[in-house]
Amino acid sequence: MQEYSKKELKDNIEGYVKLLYRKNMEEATGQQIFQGVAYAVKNIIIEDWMKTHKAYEAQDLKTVYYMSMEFLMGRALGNILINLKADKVVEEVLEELGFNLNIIEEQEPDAALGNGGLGRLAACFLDSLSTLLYPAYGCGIRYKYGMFEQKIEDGFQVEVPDNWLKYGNPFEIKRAEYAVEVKFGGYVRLIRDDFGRDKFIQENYQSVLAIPYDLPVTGYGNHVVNTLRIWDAQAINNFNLDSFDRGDYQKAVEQENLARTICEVLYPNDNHYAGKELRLKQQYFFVSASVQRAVSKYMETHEDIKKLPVKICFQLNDTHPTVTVPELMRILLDEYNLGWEEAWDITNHTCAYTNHTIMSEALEKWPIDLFKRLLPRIYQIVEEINRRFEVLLRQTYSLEDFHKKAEKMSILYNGQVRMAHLAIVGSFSVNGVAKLHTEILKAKELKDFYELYPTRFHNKTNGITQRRFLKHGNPLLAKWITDKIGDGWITDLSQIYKLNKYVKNEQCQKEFMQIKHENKLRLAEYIKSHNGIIINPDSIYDVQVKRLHEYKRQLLNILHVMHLYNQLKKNPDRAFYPRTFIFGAKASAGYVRAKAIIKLINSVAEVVNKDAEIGDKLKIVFIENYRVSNAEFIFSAADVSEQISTASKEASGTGNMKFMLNGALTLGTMDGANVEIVEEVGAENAFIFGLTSEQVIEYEQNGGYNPLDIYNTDEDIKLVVDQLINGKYSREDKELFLPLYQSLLYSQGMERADQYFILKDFRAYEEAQKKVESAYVDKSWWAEAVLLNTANSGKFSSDRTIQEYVQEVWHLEKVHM
Ligand code: 26Q
Repeated sequence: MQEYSKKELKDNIEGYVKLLYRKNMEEATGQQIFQGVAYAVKNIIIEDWMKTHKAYEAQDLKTVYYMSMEFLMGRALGNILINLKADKVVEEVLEELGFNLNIIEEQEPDAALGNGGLGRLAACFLDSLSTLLYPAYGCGIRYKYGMFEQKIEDGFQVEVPDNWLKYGNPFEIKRAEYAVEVKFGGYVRLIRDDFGRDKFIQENYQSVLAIPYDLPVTGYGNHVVNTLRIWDAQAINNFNLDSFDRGDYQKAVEQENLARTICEVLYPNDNHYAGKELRLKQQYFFVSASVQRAVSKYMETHEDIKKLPVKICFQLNDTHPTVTVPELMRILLDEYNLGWEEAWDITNHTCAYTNHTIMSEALEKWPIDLFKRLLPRIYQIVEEINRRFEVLLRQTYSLEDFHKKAEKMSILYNGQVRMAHLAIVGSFSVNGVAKLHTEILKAKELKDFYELYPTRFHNKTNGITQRRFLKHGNPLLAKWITDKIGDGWITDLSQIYKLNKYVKNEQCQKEFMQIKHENKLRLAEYIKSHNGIIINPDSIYDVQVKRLHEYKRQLLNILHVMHLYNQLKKNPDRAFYPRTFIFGAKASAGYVRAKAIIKLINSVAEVVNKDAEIGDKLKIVFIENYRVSNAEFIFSAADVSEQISTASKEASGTGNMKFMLNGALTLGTMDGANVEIVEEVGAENAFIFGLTSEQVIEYEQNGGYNPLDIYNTDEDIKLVVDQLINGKYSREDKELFLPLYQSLLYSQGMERADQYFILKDFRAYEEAQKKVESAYVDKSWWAEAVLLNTANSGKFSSDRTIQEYVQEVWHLEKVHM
């Protein structure tokens, strides 16, 4: 174990504050102290960071490049301190200097370079890769503005730009020496080179310079520091004032504009495709830069480009970085002069693809016109990939079947480039993110591809890092667990099963529930100061925090709350265990219905929370600006984990795992990784309800169901649905929630009535909620069940997921440090 000198730390913090701001500690602002501490910490890791990369080179290790448009990292400081095992000493040093570490940590803005699940998964994977000693780069974009900050004004979501780099990012290092050029547009000219070979030359293009910024990714207690490399765009300064003619001038201005816009902002869409040209520019920009750099780096120490797959794997985080496939082909064909077969063999053994959704509205399909105009050489390569793929189909199937298969499977179809098809054809590995999801992919969405390439398909159930979501987010529970079973769980979560022997121990149950209570008080404080609402820490904390999406069914949750309220009003003396319903969710800025649901939650909260007759039996809280940093303590305080997506729609979910780890019980459908949570903890220790994925899919194939049958026969349901349009929750404005009302009862254009089966599942949900209540009343049952959940969460570490990817896809070796 490394010892840190307190004196040196103190001197460094003071020294950096002085150097950066010309200030003493007494004069510095909180933000300036944070920066000083961050630089002092960077000073500790910098040696390890250099050593790690030297070791990779010396040991010539294979590296995974995790290609992702999103990395939802959250705050770095607290996490790095934990990994360095320097949290205690820095806390003490700051204490001696008159500061509190927690308060200093709060000065750091979240690095919110992602939307939700997919981006946070990328962050957890990097954490696990470093902890498990594997060589890895995260490759992404240095958005100037990350996920917007959400303000709630009069119950409505308002988006505020997230200027996360305002005070500078102390952890990043600009690597201007590794800048590369990325080309857009123009046209391709075919020439004969001196050896009589065809050469494809892109001409009259626009360029931007991609500048990499490196962020450290520390492993836990092992001196490994991997790199998250995010690219910024800079104009290529070719203003030549002496000789510019009009054309050059025009072009220079255009290139400046291109560079300025590319990295400006993260698209705030979650699970929804938007065919915006700038989005495709972002994709090609970071992919081209990352692949060019990866290949150059490989060639610095290797002779044979054909052995690239021995040393590099590009893992594609959904279809967003799929242009990796044709970009690598371009480099091999045009820059290394390989033949098509050789180039294809290398590419196809270097790329692997992860699918994160089966929802059709999330599938990326780019108009060919746009794709071709922006990426003319890449498009030619895609055309050839498609042509050869169709030849394969023709060889595989009869003429009649061929036409059907080509229609369903070709990459270019109906004027569009189907990115998922390109990703599958170009990769040696295709995986889903939970068992059920992978099974649905194989049986439905990707059935034809599975038949053609059965060995490519496999499952890798998602996971989360216990370092951030237990050790950092729930320090009291982390310490308690360590006292009971030692600290092995921090790097090997399977050891948490050792808690099983304490689940029936009354003293342990008491201690566990006492910690939950402390965490509930901490969250109550936060809610008091941020929402001005006093919540009852003895109430059941029933929590749904995740992106707002219709398929996740926050609407089902709030309709049920409205129903509970109706019942309490009708019968105030009815036995009722106090509940606090806690929501946190950002809606994509253009998603009108999602925003209406946020308004509805806040409107119901306004009415219910101030109803004196209800008191603290029922409270509704909408947590503004839900993000990684407040998620950490929200999970720790939850009793009930709402995972109520329409079965078959949530590929995995990862919040479900964070709740389980922190001792909350799942109230959910048999969807995504909920299925596996139930497998681990036992159906009797979760509250499962609703249609199964088979049932949902069957309804969908038969055109849905008629929600009016329910509405017209179930009075309670009719009442809550009518309350959407009777002004009760809208200060008499009967139009406000009309679109929600209509979406529940009537089909809208191509869309089915109640397409997410909210009314269909309502009664089953209500029944499950009743079971929650009676279970909670039985204190010892509940304590045992939550302990069982924590004790059986070992499978859901991202360390386990990464180990599976390493063994079955990436084939990496651990570095010797
Ligand atoms: C696509 C095109 C244009 C603009 C945006 C997008 C876009 C952006 C983000 C499409 C999808 C996403 C995000 C998807 C996502 O977060 N999926 C989630 O991935 C998690 C990790 O595997 C799963 O746990 C969730 O179930 C899944 O919804």
